[in-house]
Amino acid sequence: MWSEVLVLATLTVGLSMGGFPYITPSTGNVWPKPQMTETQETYMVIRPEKFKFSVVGHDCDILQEAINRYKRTMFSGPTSPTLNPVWRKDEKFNGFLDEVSLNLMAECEEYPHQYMDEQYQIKIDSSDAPGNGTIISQSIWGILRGLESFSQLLLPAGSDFNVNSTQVMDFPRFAHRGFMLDTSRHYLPIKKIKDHLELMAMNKFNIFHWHVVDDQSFPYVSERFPQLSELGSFTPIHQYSAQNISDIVEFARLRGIRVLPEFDTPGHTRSWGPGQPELLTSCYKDGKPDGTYGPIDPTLDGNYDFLTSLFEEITERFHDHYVHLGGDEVSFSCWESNPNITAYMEAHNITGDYAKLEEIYISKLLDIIANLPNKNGYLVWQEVFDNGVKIAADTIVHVWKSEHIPIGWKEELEKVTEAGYRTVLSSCWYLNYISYGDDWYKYYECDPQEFNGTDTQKQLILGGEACMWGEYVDGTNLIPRTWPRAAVVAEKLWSSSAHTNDTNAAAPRLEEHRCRLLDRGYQVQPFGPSYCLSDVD
Ligand code: CP6
Repeated sequence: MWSEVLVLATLTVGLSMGGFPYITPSTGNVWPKPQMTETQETYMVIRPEKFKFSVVGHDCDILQEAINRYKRTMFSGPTSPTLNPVWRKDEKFNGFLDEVSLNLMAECEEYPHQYMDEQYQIKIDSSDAPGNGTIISQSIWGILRGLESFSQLLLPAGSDFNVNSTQVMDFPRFAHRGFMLDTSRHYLPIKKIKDHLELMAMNKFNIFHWHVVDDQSFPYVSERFPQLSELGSFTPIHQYSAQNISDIVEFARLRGIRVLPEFDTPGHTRSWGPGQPELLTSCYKDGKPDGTYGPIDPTLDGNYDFLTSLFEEITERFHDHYVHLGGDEVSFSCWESNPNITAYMEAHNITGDYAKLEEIYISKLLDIIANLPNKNGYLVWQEVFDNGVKIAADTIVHVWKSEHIPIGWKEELEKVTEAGYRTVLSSCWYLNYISYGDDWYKYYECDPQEFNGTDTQKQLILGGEACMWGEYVDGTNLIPRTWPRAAVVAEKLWSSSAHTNDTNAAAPRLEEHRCRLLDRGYQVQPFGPSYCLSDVD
């Protein structure tokens, strides 16, 4: 009996406060932290077998699917009869919460988009509606975010759950909260991509930036150019069919996540070569082709016809208004070696100016994208801007380089926004780098609006993206290596800067959140010495 009380005291107060070197998880906190939360010292009890969500506003498939999903997640975690929350002793029991109404005040939108409204409110047993529970939003996307937050307010209590009388008013700090995965260096199984998307939704990320193809493999199956994956994928089973793609786009849509495809050109395209002869530049040595290939050959008109057709297909398939065009790390040495390229440059009076040649390529590509049937927008990696390529005013520049290459990300953001471009930051959040120790502090200490600039410049920061490049990541380690580290980035992008400037305050909530993701069945690694209820079998 006394040992149980001690265990419970440990759970709530935390031995770490007394100096033990581990962080004790908090309870009932929402991650990422909402803009405004008010919690009373009273609570209600949820009985899983009695509980239901009722739809009192607009309804649609996204809402119905979410209701089913959240009923499952809310009630599926480990329960521990020996760890009933006796700390509730001092709190007042305010009855049973058998129903939470979902009040969607406007019609559902079909697809998530750049201007989607994600604001919501939760009221559990509020003074103006005692005994009631409601999630209210102007938009289906807000209802989804609200359901996620609500599910995190539940505390296991034997076979039931407790929830404090709570009001939440919440909306994101940034509209662009992305995560980039690379499926070229290793193939990622569909099931793992879906697990990743589910975890993204649990952390209120709203963009899956899919770096589908690169030098090493071309897993994307094109209907118009099937040879690309036939000759460019690792094997015929390491591919994403049209069916796989629409499956993933649908899975993401139901969770309010946009799928932003990246087809990186003109560099990083080695795997494109075998399936599309003439596309890549032949590199020369001693006056003849040496059998190796460089970036896309920007001098051939046929290559632009190919790109027009390919991107037309891509933008239809992935459905988002935006596409990521890459443009990073273009090496000039192969272009320099090729006599046809040299002749073209002479004819265009740009002899020796390879950045100019890149600019010709990029401008043509941007024109192609802007003239597609649904007039798509685009992102490019920072080099396109750095190399002085003239880019359209509505281009979104993706900043990824870290310190001093050739300048730090703060200076880069300063320059990009000074030139009037909208921008997205990844430099601080390269999760593919791993090391011994507490790496999450540095992710948490990075603020995308902390650079020298005017308010107008700061407004051009759309948000950021965490990146997981795939050289050392496949289906075996994607989830544990990515999560819960990515949750740290999620809070930086969702919550107000005032709530995210203190790693000590975040630590117990982060531990709680890690346990939550583990309890929900995902293999998420620990941040440091810690424990979770689901450790025990
Ligand atoms: N592939 C592509 C990569 C990287 C980039 N583009 C990359 C560069 C540096 C690091 C990790 C990844 N592997 N296409 C840069 C945007 Cl540390």
